[in-house]
Amino acid sequence: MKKRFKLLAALAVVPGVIALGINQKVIAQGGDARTAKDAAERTFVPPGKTDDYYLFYSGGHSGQVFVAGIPSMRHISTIPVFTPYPGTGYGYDDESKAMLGGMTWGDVHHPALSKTKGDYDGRWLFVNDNANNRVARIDLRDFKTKQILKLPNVSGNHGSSFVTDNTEYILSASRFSAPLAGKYAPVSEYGKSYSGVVAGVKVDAKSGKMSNGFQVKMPPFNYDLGSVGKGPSKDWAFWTSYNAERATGRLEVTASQKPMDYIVACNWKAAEKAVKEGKADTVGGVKVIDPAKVPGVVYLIPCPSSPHGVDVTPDGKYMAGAGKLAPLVTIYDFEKMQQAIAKKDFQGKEDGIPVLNFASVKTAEVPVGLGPLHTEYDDQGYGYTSLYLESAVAKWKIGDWKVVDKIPVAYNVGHLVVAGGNAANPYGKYMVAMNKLSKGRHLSVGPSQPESSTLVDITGNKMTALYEAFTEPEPHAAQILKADKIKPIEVYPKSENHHPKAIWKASDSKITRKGKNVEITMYAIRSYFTPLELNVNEGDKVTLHITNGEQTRDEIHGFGLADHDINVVIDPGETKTVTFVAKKAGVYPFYCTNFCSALHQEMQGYLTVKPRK
Ligand SMILES: [Cu+2]
Repeated sequence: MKKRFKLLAALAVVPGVIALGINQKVIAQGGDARTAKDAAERTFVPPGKTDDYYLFYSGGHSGQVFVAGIPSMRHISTIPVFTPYPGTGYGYDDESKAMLGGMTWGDVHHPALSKTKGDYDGRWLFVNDNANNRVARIDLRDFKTKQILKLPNVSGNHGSSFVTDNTEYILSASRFSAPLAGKYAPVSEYGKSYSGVVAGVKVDAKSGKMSNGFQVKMPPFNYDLGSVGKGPSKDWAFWTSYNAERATGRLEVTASQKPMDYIVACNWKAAEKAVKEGKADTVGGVKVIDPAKVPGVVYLIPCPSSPHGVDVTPDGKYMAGAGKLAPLVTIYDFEKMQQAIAKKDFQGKEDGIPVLNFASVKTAEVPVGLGPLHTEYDDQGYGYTSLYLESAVAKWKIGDWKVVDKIPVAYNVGHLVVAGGNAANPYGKYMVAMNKLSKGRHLSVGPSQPESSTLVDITGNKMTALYEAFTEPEPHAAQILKADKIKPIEVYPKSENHHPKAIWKASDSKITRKGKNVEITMYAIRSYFTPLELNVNEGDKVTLHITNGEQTRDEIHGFGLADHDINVVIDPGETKTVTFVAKKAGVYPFYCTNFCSALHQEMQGYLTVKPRK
């Protein structure tokens, strides 16, 4: 045990040293004028032109998703999801406030695009909240968060969100284990009272509305990253797990005792069927399957210690499991897995879940290098694995299982993304590597170093670094979507505004009073509000519905109210509601916070709050 811990400690120290060496190399490469000029030309998007791809990357505990263009790597949008964002007024109006449910942050890790027949269809982007066990849906019609759903029983919704072939489900797995249904049990009862969970969130095919579907009770391991199957494996999903030791305390030591952990293989179709057949119990309000009682839903596959990602090849035939403490990626054959299940070729059980015989399902090992984390695939039959300890990305051939190229990056790399990289038909062409530790790649701004992403051209035999961009903290996973796959709207058509208090001319605005409740329907258009005077009494509850009557691109109005922590932003054709209590007598100006015309500065009015007698 001691020896093993020493190895871990050594590995933990190594990254700085390795990254420093590679830093020099990259600088040397940058010194090659021809290469630098060539790279600059290939990433230059001239003024007036737009990028070819959208890069959606998660901002970790900022609770946001960021959008950049590829190849320019320019940051073009911030999508607030679990966090209020005054820039777009998110979390200030009643509707978005209710969606946030009183929380002001989330931990976004793995964005996932909706799919049709295994390929990105450009409808929605789903993201997880690792901290507070939620998933959210962003509509790519307007790049806004439309729904946040809580997953009961799931403790640490990290292994999420992974979308099935036709967006039937978003699949997720709990990072932590805890007693189900929010119950109490001391940590000393970890082994017997704590459980992990694999969850299927049902997605309505038309509206995208999410609801809790099925859950599977799992042994108290820690579940990590996953991916869904494709083609022959499309009814399955896979996650890595660590802490097969079922340990508590200092996990870096206690959960690294065994040479092997597990990959979870879950047949989500079988889980769906089991629920339909009444084989699940309702726990915490969700149908939970106990795999010890319902065989055929989950299996465990041994994997070298502490794996991080498991990624299914585009043809759906292989699963690549990255053991972050082993210098290799283990390749499993889906067909062999099916045969092992059929033959009951098991090497043991964990809480009634069959453990498949490792030798029977493993088909190859790819010696990628130190600290493999994640793999994505291109359209030419290659896999790309990020190497955290080595600060590099390895490119290897599916089928040959040999590394054909390796590119150093100037930092400890975490996630990477290939354009279309987890779809049935990847686009290829570009790969973006994202830092974990940033290594001073930008002007210093103090102890918290700016983060980096590297855009890599993967069209040739050798990978070529094209650009290193600042990346909003803290980058986790990403998705790359072809720009022509979507056509976002530019205004909300009036006909689609179903807000009961929407009005379309200033003369329809009104103030009504019922006792201490004041309701105001307000109209905003260039460049005035109607009404301009909101006269209320101290202690009144004010409900304000604001319609932006514009039908012109980018004609956004904001309603900023002094000393009330209110900034509602209304896009063209939108209506939003904000409710507040006029607590303190006085005069409070309100004004348009979003520049709208040459006379934008004139767009103002007053809330007067009369003192109580
Ligand atoms: Cu305005």
